[in-house]
Amino acid sequence: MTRLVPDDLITLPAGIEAYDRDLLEKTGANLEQIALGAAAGAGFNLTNLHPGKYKVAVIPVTSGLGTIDGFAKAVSVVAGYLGFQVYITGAADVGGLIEAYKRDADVMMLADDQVFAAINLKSGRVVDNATATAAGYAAALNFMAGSLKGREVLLIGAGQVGSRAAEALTVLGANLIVFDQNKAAATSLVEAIITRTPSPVSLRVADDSADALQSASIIFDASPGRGFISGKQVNEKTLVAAPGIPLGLNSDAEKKVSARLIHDPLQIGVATMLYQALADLRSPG
Ligand code: PYL
Repeated sequence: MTRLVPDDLITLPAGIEAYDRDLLEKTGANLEQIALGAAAGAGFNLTNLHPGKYKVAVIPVTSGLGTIDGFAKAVSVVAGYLGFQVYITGAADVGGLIEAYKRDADVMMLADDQVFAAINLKSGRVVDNATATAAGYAAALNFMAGSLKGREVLLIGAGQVGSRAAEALTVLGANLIVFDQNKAAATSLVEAIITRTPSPVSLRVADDSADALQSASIIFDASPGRGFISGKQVNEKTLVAAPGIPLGLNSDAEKKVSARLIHDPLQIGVATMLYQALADLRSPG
C-alpha cells in the first residue's frame, strides 16, 4: 500500500466524529458496526466485546523511512473514538514494546514500511492492516449496497488489499469482475478464489479497465493508481469503495459519486484490525 504522508492524516483527529456521521449517512452503518460486520464476516465471534475494557498501545516505529508525523496520533484517535483505552508509547521501537508489555496492553499496534499489525498480547492473534482494510471496506460496501449478494462488483487491483477483498466480497455473495494491469495477477487471483470458494460464484477477469468501468455499477478500487477513473466512467448510481490513498477517481468522478464513495486513509482499517485482533478475547471480568 502507498506510504501515507502527514497531509493524509492531519485532519483525521479533529474530523473523526464528522467522518463517522458521513459514513453512517452513506452506508447506514457507523464505524463500529462496519468493523463488527467485517469481523463477523471473517468468522470471528464478538459477542459482548466491551472496548472500554481493553488497553491498546500504539508504538511508533522508526525503521526504514522512519515515523510519519500524525500516524500514531491518527491510529490512537480511531481506537479512542471506538471506546478503547489507548495510549501512544513514550518510546518508539523496542522501548515501546517494553512499555506495552509493562503496562499490560491487551493489543499493540505498530507499523513499519511494509506491515501495519495489531498484535493481541493475550491470545497471540495477529491482524494485518491489508487484511482488515479489505474486510472492512467489503463490509462497508455491503451495507451501502443493502446487500452484495448476486450483485456484480468490479474489483480493480489484485494486490495486497485487492486479493483479500476478492475473498471477502465473494463470501458476501458478490459476482466479481477482476481487473489488474498485470493480467496474470488477476487470472491467478480468480483461479485461487474459484478453487477456495465452495458455493459457485461468478468470477471473471476483465481485459480492459475502460470497458469494465463502462458497465460497472459497483466498484472496489484497490489499485494504487491516482485519478484514472473519469467522470464519464461513473454515474449518479455508482457505488465506490476505495481503500487507502491515492484515490482512483479523478475530481469529476469524485464529485459525481461523493455521496456513495467510501474512502479514508486509515479509519476503517484500524477499526477492523482492533475488532478482529480482540475476537479471541472474552471481555475480562
Ligand atoms: C498503514 C498505512 C495504510 C496505507 N499505507 C500504509 C503506510 O503508510 N505504511 C507506513 C506506515 C509507517 C508508520 C511509521 C510510524 O509512524 O510508526 N513507521
